[in-house]
Amino acid sequence: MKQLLQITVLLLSLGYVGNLYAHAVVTDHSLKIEQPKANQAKKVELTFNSKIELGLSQVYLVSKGDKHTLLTISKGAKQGNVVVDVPPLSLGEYALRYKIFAADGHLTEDLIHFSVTP
Ligand SMILES: [Cu+2]
Repeated sequence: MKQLLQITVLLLSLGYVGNLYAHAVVTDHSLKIEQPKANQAKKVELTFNSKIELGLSQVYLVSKGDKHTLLTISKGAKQGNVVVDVPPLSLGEYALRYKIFAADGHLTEDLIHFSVTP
């Protein structure tokens, strides 16, 4: 019985037991409200439905030609909030590609498209 428990704990920690816990899913982000203005740095807040392992998470800026730039991220005010430092950008279409580790050990990768407006 003890051994079974140990195996269960091991599987849980490796993330093999899916859907017992929710993955980190973006439930909201500040780009919905306001797109960045040209040549102005902006802090974009992403809200996830679960606790985030910030040190294992990455957010990239994707610009024309599929160019990826790693951005600085920090903890937001609330649990599950991630603040992304978006540098000054010229007019055009961009995306944020995020790879977020939830506290349950699951990795979520997705893309948020946005445009830089005048
Ligand atoms: Cu999960």
